[in-house]
Amino acid sequence: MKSSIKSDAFPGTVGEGLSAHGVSRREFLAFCTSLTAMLALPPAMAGVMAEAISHARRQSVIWLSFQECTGCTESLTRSHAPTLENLIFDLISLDYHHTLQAASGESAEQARIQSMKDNAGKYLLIVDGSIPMGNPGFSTIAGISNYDMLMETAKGAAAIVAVGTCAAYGGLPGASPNPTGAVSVGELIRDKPVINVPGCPPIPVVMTGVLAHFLTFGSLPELDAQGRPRAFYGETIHDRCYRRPFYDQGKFAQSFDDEAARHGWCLFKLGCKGPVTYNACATTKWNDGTSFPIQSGHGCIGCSEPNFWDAGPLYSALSMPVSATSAMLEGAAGIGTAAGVAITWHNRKTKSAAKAAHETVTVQELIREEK
Ligand code: FSX
Repeated sequence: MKSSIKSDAFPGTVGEGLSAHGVSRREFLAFCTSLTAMLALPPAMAGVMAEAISHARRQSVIWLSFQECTGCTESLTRSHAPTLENLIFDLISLDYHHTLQAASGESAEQARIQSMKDNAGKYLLIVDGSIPMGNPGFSTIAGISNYDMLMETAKGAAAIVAVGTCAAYGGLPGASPNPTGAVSVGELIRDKPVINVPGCPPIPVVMTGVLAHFLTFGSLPELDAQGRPRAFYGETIHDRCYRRPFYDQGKFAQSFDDEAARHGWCLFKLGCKGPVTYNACATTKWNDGTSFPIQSGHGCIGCSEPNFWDAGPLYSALSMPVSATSAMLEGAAGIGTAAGVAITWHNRKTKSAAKAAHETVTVQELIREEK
């Protein structure tokens, strides 16, 4: 991703900008086709999306970063350049971004104020990082507290995208004992649409998808009860995991270097949080579709779920009794097994009810059910 903020580099439409970058109509249509599939839109919408995006003026975007590690921006910049995702991000009018903008000091703040004035009611506000409510001095930019900057900038925004688990749920800064009193964007903004794009960091194409939807329809995509786009967060990692057949057969790696691990068996017993994590990693993958943690031999850590830092050790298996699943498959009997099976089914029922309602089941909830 190019790092300059160049709001006047392509004053025309996105389509003009794309062709100036040498992107053919066919390439762009192919990109829109994959986006419509990911957004769970009918295939015929690809053409509509391509038309709408290429005729759109560049969308003004103000990006604020608060308490975070910069991983979310890093995630965006890690894609291979030049991808179409990069170009689309390059071709929006990114009027303010702490990390990427060339301007600093007065002129940087001026750019934010100017953009808010010029695009009042129309700009998209993207926020990463949580907001410290314990003391306004804990995190400031240009002498302005995170809280004041958020409230001031949110006022004229058409919509707000909370990017990353910190902005969506408090994330790492909000982990116990939450020394700064960190809160999410959604806890503070109640009078505007806020879309959560969690993940620590989130998948770049999910951010692109949200933006493409906004450019095409002038609205945010369909959200679940936690404000996340259903198209990307509608199913668990486990639901779409290519190792799932091993889970169903009760075949588990017991350590990272045993024979089972080498055969690619399920990582559940090594702490994989895929069964309780709603995200698209298993389908969209990372680094241009190359891989995702489970494919690389490490369990999912559940980074897109609320409070995942406090949800227990990363390398301890969920308390959902997989032993019962295997025992069931092997035809084992006994009181312990029967109880385990009951709990397994209970947990499964809880999860499928949550899935139907597009809600999250937390690790703690599953543990509670076992007690
Ligand atoms: Fe948080 Fe993002 Fe994790 Fe880091 O901006 S979601 S700590 S990847 O950087 O906010």
